Amino acid sequence: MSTTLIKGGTVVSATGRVAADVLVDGARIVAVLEPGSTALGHDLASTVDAVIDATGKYVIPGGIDAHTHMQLPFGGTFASDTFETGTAAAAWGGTTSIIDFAVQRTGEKVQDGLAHWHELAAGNCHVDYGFHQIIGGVDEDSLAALPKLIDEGITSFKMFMAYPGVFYSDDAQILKAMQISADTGLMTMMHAENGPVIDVLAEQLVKQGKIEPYYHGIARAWQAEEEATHRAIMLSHLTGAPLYVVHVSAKQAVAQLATARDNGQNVFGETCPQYLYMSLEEQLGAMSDEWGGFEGAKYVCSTPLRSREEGHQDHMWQALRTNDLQMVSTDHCPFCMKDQKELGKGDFRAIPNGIGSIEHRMDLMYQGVVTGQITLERWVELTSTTPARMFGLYGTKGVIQPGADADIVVYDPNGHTSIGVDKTHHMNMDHSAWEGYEIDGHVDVVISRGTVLVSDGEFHGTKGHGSFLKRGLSQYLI
Ligand code: DUC
Ligand code: ZN
Ligand code: ZN
Repeated sequence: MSTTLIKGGTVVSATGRVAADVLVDGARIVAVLEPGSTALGHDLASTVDAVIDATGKYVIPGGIDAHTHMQLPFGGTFASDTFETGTAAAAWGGTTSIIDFAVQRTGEKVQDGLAHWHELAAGNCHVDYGFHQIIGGVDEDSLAALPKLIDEGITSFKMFMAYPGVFYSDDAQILKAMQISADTGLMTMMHAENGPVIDVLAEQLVKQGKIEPYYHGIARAWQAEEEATHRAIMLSHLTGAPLYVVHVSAKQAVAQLATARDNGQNVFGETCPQYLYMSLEEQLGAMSDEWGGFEGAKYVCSTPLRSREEGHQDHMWQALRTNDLQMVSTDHCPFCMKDQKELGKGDFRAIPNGIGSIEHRMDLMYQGVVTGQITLERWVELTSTTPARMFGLYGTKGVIQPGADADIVVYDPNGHTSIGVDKTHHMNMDHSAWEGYEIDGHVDVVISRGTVLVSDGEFHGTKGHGSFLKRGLSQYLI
């Protein structure tokens, strides 16, 4: 076992910041000490195997991205990051744990879908990984499988109120699954958009010749998100199921969550960096471009980007400050332009939905600290501590304290990061929706369970280092 001292930095947690040295022994943090402390009987810096100088830098718990889709089958293709490429990109960006979505579809057994996801990930990951379970076909068999997931370390499952004919669940199916969620403590995760309504609007737009990517956002109107969010909240109220709404982008959906939380419900929401920074107007602007009007396909994701004129982005930042929203995940679901997004050149409905952001979440959220949108502590809370608590990992992950895994990022507030395909990008994509974004900070050192994955601008990780995370029940419920 080797020992490492991370020395001279400012340790930031969800509740404060302190000048401290962090002692790592093997895979674990064993002490957080006053700078230069000799309490352990000697000058540690001269006796440990390695010293990392964090002077002038922040020392934070490794990021936890609780919403990723490696190799997701979608729209006749697959998300372009494998577990190997996606977790390497995660590590580059200071994310040391991911929770991906295992997929079960109508007619498939939950156990088979889960086993397949284990096969895809095992031995391939650079950082630790857990799974949520997508239930794309709610029936007697999949309902019976739900409680058994807990022993497998999978304590959350996701249903879709969108995508009829693919992943969609109707209200009766949702009700039945939520009853099990209430009985067992499994977290219900919800893609809350009214899919049948969206599909009619999308068809009408296409019939009018409105086929460009921009119309994806018009079809997926905020009313469809607000309505589905409200319905999910009511079903959660009726059943008592804890509810976590994924990728919230409409301010009206946030208002529904806030009301439910004020009423004492166990209802939570995440947003994603794209809903904080990007807008429908940008997607409209991309209609006149080098891709012949198709560049907006880069921004096609669901829920969609929202209008800046209507103020959704500002409202998402505000909701992060007021805890109306509790977390920021990426919904990392990358597709290349060539051969993938291009599938929808004549019809926006055929564009695979998703944006790749796993590498940039920590930086993009730190930029929110720089611009005064959130505090340093809230940055850590939104990106690491709350994800750990929400999904049953806290204590091992999400915090710098004795006994926790040594998942640590040294972040340089005086550094700089330019985002772009030829710059910081390691995701398996031929473009970046984040091209040209500049960050006033830099991920310097990334440590996963005591192993340095990134330092001095170099990658030292090996695939297979990442282990499966058996998660407990949520530690965030009221
Ligand atoms: N949204 C996306 O953008 N991609 C994958 C699935 C989803 O719900
Ligand atoms: Zn979704
Ligand atoms: Zn998703």
